[in-house]
Amino acid sequence: METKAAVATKAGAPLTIETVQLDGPRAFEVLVEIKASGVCHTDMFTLSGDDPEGIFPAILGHEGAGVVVEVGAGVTTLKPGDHVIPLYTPECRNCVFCLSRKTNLCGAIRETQGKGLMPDGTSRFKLNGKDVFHYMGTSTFSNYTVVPEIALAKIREDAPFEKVCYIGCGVTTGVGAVIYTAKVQPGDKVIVFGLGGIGLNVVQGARLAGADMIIGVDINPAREELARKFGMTHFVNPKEVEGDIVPYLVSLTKGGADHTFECIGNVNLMRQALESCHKGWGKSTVIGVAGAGQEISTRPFQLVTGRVWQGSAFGGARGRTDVPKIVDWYMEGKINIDDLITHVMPVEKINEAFDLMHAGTSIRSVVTF
Ligand code: NAD
Ligand code: DAO
Ligand code: ZN
Repeated sequence: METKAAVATKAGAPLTIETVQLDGPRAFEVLVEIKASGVCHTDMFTLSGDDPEGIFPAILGHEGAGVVVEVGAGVTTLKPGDHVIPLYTPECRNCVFCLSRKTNLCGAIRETQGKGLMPDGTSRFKLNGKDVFHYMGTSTFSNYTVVPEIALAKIREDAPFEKVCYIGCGVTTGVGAVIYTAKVQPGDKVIVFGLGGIGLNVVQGARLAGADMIIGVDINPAREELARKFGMTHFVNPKEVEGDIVPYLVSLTKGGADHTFECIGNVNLMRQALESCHKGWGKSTVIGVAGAGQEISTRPFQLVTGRVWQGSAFGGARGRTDVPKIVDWYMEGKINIDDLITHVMPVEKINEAFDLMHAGTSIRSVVTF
């Protein structure tokens, strides 16, 4: 079949809207009509050329929602008409990672997904007779895409696509990091470094978990008002703090935070986040993805004295199990997505979504098909 798609032909160039050839689903694969897709920081990172795993030409996009159109042989858990969210972190429930119950990092299709290919080692997309690579196993900047069955979460049919697509990455990454990875407890003191598309979801996750004090740290003063709406109790702009921000935050929390989250991808702030934790038990969770080749450091005594440094991918969520629950939380009014989706536009205007992200004027832009 043919499909409309925004294609990344090479690093650093704007996406171009093309009519792309798409092969139907093979065994254990599913053809999905994408109705809406968020445009995330990670798409921009790959498009910029800074992502060492970036391959071109490719169809980017990993934050979509849509409807199953056709299933390949052997697919048993989905049928045409089902509403789904594609998962860049699949859940096969059968690999050593899934069976361990210790991680959400399913290994079943990791190798081919990282190479921009379907699990059988081929691409379903072609443009002018040449292969176009898949991206993160999802390629949601295409109106139709083929996704492995294990990388699709079935969701309720009354959930609006242009809102719940954000659960395909940002919402789950932020809320999940609090609930599934850090396991924040009622009464905890939490510091969130970076109040963007991920950090604001950490803030609302902390509120959902019952945290008492939720401190947001950001150099953009415009983020304060929105973050307070999501549950932030204190705002700290590092540009307005004299000297080192760490003793300032330790004093504000009367000894350090129970939990800190780095939601920027800056290795210096990762260190500050760790060192703002309470001696003896404070845990710092790294969510931000730092540039290629960057390293973190701290004095080992920080760890000897009981602070814990950990990371979280896709919020520690097991996609097929947890994403439908997060959709329910949205539909029940437990989490707010509407106020984070600042721009909605047809896919033809997708490059404007990247411009808004560059300028820092959007939280999340969603493109529709
Ligand atoms: P964003 O650009 O929307 O937000 C970043 C925020 O950090 C902005 O509000 C900005 O003003 C603030 N900031 C920048 N520099 C700062 C500084 N020096 N001090 C304080 N604040 C500063 O980005 P996002 O979409 O929220 O993504 C955040 C990070 O999370 C990125 O690195 C992204 O790649 C990563 N990410 C990780 C996962 C995961 O599973 N671990 C998933 C998605 C995204
Ligand atoms: O299993 O080795 C692996 C890789 C899992 C990828 C997890 C993604 C982490 C965050 C990247 C940003 C996603 C938008
Ligand atoms: Zn698995």
